[in-house]
Amino acid sequence: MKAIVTGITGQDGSHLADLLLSKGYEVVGITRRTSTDNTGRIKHILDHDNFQLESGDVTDVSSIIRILKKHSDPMQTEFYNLGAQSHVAESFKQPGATWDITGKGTLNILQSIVDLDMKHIRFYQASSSEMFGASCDTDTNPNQKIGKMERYQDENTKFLPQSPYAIAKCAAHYMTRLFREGYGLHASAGILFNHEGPRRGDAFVTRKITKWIGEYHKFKRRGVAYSSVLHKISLTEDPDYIYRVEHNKILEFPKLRLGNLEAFRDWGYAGDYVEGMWMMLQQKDPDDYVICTGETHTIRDFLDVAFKHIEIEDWTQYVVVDPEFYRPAEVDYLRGRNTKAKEKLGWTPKHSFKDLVKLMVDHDTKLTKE
Ligand code: NDP
Ligand code: GDR
Repeated sequence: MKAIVTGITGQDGSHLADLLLSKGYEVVGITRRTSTDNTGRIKHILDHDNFQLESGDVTDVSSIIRILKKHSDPMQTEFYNLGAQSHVAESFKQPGATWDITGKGTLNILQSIVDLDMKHIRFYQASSSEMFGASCDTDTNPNQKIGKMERYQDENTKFLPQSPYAIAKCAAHYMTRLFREGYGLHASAGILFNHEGPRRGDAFVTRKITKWIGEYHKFKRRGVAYSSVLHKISLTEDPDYIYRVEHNKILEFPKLRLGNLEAFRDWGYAGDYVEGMWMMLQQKDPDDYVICTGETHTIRDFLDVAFKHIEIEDWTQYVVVDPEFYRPAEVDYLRGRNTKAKEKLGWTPKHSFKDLVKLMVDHDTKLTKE
């Protein structure tokens, strides 16, 4: 089997490549030309016999056509479109680029597949829970007491996008459905809720927190190395810095600056989620599936578990709420319902929320020890 993957250098692209190579696929990853090396997440597979990189960009149709002509195997090719400007806050600052990459980029690939008469290709679109935005459904179970109604999103929930990113993803999602129904393409969309892990980019809130914890650990250790005498950490005197005061040395460390701590997210582990992507393309018929854990937590909950894991019970004096990280519009509540993926794909998440947080903290505290 052959797989062509956009977004290969990203979090999901690297996990998906690992999965596909382990299944014996030949994997072609599409990378943009960048002035600095962006292959950190795929370093371990660069020399794999079944792995190769091709330079291309989803905004450049000719590069997509060239790659399809060169690499599409007439019988067995899967195309995973993971490439995107994927940072929601950034999409407010670069709405045009986000639209071109995240929205129109998908059309460029789908139209190329049809124009080249390559309808044998099975196509996966990385859709997102961000498309739900301000929308959710509630349980209508009559046995449930009022006030206990649970909110959720699934494949039937309407979209009410709250950012240029989410609007671009909605366009790409509808385009995928149109090419499935209009041209008979085997095109599926995975509506994935937030998924994280040690390969997560450090501008996303979970990794930003765990990387800060890793650095903070290093700061504490460095302080100990200066002096073996007892030391104290001053948390209250400065709103921006943590100080470690020792004999005649003052060491400072910036507090963790975050935006909205009240938003709810359904966080899962990225390694589990790429299995869902692959499963969708193994189905006889293409379709759309929600992939999520079904649990939701606030950023505060994430901070609770992460800081407790390094034995800090009260994180409030380590964190500064900074309006700089607020968004013009926010998605307040995401909690998915994965019944369809469980029943039709046999997919189920393997990591709990607590496992995920601890996995990331452990990784980042060890990383900074090296
Ligand atoms: P990342 O931001 O980690 O990776 C994005 C990838 O897209 C990078 O490889 C990036 O390349 C590539 N890319 C950016 N612009 C272009 C372009 N013009 N042409 C080709 N490739 C490009 O995202 P994730 O791995 O987390 O997510 C993968 C996909 O899944 C994305 O589409 C994202 O929107 C979507 N998604 C992610 C979720 C999550 O929680 N992670 C949830 C739901 C959907 P470069 O290294 O050059 O920047
Ligand atoms: P999200 O992820 O926007 O859900 O999109 P992100 O981690 O960026 O934000 C999650 C929530 O945390 C709040 N928040 C902060 N976010 C960031 N990045 N930085 C901060 O300092 C901060 N403080 C609080 C946010 O306001 C938000 O409520 C991710 C991306 O991977 C998308 O590509 C994907 O489609 C969705 O998940 C599902």
